[in-house]
Amino acid sequence: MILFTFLWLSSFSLPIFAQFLSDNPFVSSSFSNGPDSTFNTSGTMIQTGRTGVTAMHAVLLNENNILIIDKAEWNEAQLDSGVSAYSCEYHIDTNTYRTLALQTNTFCSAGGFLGNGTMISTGGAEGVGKWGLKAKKGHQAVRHFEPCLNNTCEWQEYSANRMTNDRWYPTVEQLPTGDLLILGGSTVGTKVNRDEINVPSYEFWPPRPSRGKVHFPFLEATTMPYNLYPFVFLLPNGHLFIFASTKSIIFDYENNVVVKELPDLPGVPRSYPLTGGAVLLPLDPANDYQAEILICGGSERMNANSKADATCGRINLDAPTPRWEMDTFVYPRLMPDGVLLADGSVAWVNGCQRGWAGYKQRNHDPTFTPVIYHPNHSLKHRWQTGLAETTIARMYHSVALTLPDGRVWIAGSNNNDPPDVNAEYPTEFRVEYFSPPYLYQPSPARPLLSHVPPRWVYGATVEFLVHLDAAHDEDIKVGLLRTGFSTHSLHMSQRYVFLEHTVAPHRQSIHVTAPPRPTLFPPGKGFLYIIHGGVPSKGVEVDIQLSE
Ligand SMILES: *[C@@H]1O[C@H](CO)[C@@H](O)[C@H](O)[C@H]1NC(C)=O
Ligand SMILES: *[C@@H]1O[C@H](CO)[C@@H](O)[C@H](O)[C@H]1NC(C)=O
Ligand SMILES: *[C@@H]1O[C@H](CO)[C@@H](O)[C@H](O)[C@H]1NC(C)=O
Ligand SMILES: *[C@@H]1O[C@H](CO)[C@@H](O)[C@H](O)[C@H]1NC(C)=O
Ligand SMILES: [Cu+2]
Repeated sequence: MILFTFLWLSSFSLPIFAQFLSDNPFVSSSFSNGPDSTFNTSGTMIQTGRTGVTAMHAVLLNENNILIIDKAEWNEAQLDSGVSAYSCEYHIDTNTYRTLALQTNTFCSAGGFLGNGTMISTGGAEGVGKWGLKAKKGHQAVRHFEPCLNNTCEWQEYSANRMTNDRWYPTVEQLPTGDLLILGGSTVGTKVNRDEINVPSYEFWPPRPSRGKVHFPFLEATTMPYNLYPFVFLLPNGHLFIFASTKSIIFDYENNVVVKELPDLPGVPRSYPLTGGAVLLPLDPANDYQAEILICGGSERMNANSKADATCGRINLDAPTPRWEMDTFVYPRLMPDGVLLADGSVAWVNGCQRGWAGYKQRNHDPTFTPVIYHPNHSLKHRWQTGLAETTIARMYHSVALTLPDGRVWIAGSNNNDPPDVNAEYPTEFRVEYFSPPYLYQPSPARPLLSHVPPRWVYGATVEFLVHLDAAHDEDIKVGLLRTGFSTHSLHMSQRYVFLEHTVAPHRQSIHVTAPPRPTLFPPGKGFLYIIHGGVPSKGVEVDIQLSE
């Protein structure tokens, strides 16, 4: 690869570079609102487009498409047969959708990508025979979706593909081997877990035949009933961080051993149905990839009038004695969505201030204001406020995803069963885009990248073209983002890793080293950003693999 790029650069000529500049939509500048813009501190929140189906789950498939998955229920979007659709492919460039057919009920399911790029959806709930729908039971289902850019891809469901157990509200995490871990859940689409329906086990997809279903006592009495959709993150040392209720462990899933029990997170239980949110903070070679987890929000108790929690806890798992450092969450918020932005900061959107997660008006008082968390600032200086608000309540069954262009796509909200577009908090089909302040900086100009090799091997150094604003001090970072599978305030497999890099003296090219190992970023695709003076480039899709 290195040899190849050097050969390529030696044949590189200025006219080609000029051509690349004039083709790029961001050459003129992303700063389109004049020098008096206040958007440089607030960003913008713009509503456009409709999701067709309620966005209970969403996952970014590639540079232009988002896969939206609801459960089998009435929706605005209909299939050609006149029956309600419950999945769509949303096109970011045109704000339109294409309906997709499914056979099994995806109610409160999970998902992730295999290392080869296939999206896998796991689990769901009871069959449905209303609204003309004939959805089959989905509790054990494993569904495939191969992303495409040409409007032809469809769901593939094979009756032979089944998990060993029914799983409603399971969590999926991508593993360094390119397969998936599927953890927990219950056997009934219900509101509160209990012993008779609990599924305290994990399994792998594709199945690891020698393992089958592995018993996992952490999801029994100690975390009941706050143990559905546990928070799971793959750590740089190959172990998993697993959190439910207020408890967490570091777990060696290869050997089925609890490596460490962590202290309880102070405050309310943070998992469903009290529902806070969790983020693995960006991994950074500057501190040898120390793993830090941030968990925010939740609710006091399972009551429609209970108060949302306004605290966050952060823990450094590589500290000699890990402990939770408490911080404010600025606003009380349950059911928040924490998304890693293009620059490695964390935007928190969606959620509300009263109630608990579930249907039937259990949640109230939407939190309309985003906040941005800057992980590398000192405590008390991490929260950025004064951001552009929404007017749309985004509560139970809402989602958010950072986009390749650095905006955040926000959709969903449905606490009505069956759907009701006239309720106090209606079943919501409108899409919004939150553009963070980093997209409105007059200086430096947004960096540009070109000729980025599409396929990278772990630890290899690649070289490609950059265009950097000359009139600005050097403060250049390179980051790689995987946005993950968004549902119920979880962002399964979401992660961000900063990459080592060297800008060439002539400032027209950059050497970037791929993540050194798959425990930092499991095989598959991500979006690569160059960040100059806090301003991110447009992301470019790269595929990181174990070999060429
Ligand atoms: C935002 O823009 C205004 C007007 O140009 C400027 O006065 C202010 O310093 C800018 N703020 C930031 C944070 O860049
Ligand atoms: C990825 O791997 C899975 C499991 O082995 C397989 O079913 C699927 O077809 C593969 N996808 C591609 C694009 O090769
Ligand atoms: C659409 O793209 C996929 C790969 O993304 C390809 O396999 C398929 O043949 C394409 N179909 C058409 C009709 O171009
Ligand atoms: C975070 O701060 C440390 C210490 O100042 C610095 O070495 C590191 O480069 C910073 N990381 C990022 C991504 O800004
Ligand atoms: Cu749900």
